[in-house]
Amino acid sequence: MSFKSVVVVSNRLPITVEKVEKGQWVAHSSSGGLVTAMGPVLRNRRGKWIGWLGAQEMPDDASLNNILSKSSEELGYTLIPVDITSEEIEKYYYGFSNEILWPLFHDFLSNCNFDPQYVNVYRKVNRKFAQAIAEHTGEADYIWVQDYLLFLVAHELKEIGAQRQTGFFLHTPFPPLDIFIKLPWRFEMLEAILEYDLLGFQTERDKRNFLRCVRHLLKFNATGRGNIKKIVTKKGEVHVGTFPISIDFREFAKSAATEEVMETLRIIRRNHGNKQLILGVDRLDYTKGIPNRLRAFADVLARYPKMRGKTEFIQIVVPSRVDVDTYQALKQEIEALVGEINGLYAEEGWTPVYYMFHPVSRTELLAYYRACEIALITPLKDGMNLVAKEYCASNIDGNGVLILSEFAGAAAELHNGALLVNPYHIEHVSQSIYQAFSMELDEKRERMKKLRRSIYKNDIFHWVNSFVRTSVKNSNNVPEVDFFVPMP
Ligand code: ADQ
Repeated sequence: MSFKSVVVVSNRLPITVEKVEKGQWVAHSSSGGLVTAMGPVLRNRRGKWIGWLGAQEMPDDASLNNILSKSSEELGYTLIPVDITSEEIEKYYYGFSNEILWPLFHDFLSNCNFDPQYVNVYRKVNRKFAQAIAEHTGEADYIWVQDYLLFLVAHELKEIGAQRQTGFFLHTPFPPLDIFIKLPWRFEMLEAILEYDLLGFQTERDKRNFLRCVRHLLKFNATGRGNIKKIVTKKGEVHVGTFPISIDFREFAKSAATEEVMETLRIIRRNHGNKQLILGVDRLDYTKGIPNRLRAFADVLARYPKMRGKTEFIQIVVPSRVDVDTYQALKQEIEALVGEINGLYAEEGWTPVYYMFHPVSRTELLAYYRACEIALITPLKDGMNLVAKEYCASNIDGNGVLILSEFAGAAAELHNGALLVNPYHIEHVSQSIYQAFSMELDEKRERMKKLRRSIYKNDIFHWVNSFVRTSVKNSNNVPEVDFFVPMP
């Protein structure tokens, strides 16, 4: 027996659809690391991607077929939509996933809304995903499920009698026992997670947290040396490993050197004169620590007056979940802080904080990565944080400084070259900004070299290959032909 093809299952498909004028539908393709990395694997094995189309309303059948066949042809693999109603999105996506699991897994217990109505819809939608898998795949296919929105899929597959080889990767952190134990459905959730064949976590810490919860709550011990551990449950066995996600390093480095990026870089440089630029790039989310970061920047200006007029902080925020009250409140807090800092310190010809609340194009993003001498990436908790890796990969001049939260998963790999900070310790963050501002060029180069080397070696292709190889090794399946991603 062999894996016939790989099937990626995630909440969202790599395209979204939008209704435009006169009832017409258009598709937008998503970019991002996962889509880039999975492309070659899926194309190579006539793979499939199963997920939600991201629209509250489904297109009519003719438009849907048209969009799907066109996009599938362009991407080189088949897209299979899961139909989720707007009520389900409310309770499964905004509710259970983002008002319970997201805050809980990021240690924000006080942001959790354990509304008992949510869990049934979460189960129901996970069942819908399982049904789509059962319908569109066979026993010889490998099913790779992504993230906390779909914890129950392997369990639901078994419930409906569909035998599949399954892997699961968690993009968020996994919380410590003391926090996980607060989840009202903790036993059900943990037992369901153990029904996958392979579980992947971002860091050793997440894996350790998970194994501790399993040991404490379900009394199963993990065995094995090295990265991959094995747990034998009453239903079978599951392997558990650490697979830190990454980026397409070469693509970032190459794109950062294009004339288009250079042109935008020159404009940014012209507009900001010879100030040292500090950059923050985040989705709007309370886990990203944007207010703390602004407070640290205010502190640095108060503490080190010689930095005034010589540095500017560019904060780019991508709107996300803006209809949710917590996110609205966060947006207002950020805007108030930006206003306060600028009100207090701005002078003719110098605005300390540049704040953008909209996505920027890839060219602009790369130009900002190159233009800014310092990246200030201070999430309060983050599964990995790809921005930190993208900044370094794009820093082809090798003279940038990365200030990174010790609570980002990326810190486990990047601690040698980055200035690590505790984002709750405002003074320490402020001192680190000053340290980066005054750092000698030799030290900057030395640090950036280490960072770039580490990301180059462990890029997104390495991530996909090691996950899929581990799945193959621990299954009875031997692939007919190699379906791993060719290393560039
Ligand atoms: P996110 O929480 O979304 O991902 P992150 O890893 O930083 O966080 O990725 C954000 C992505 O959005 C980056 O690729 C970045 O380039 C892009 N982006 C950010 N700001 C942008 C802007 N203004 N304009 C355009 N693009 C922008 C989740 C987890 C993370 C984990 C990833 C991957 O929360 O911890 O690293 O998944 O596993």
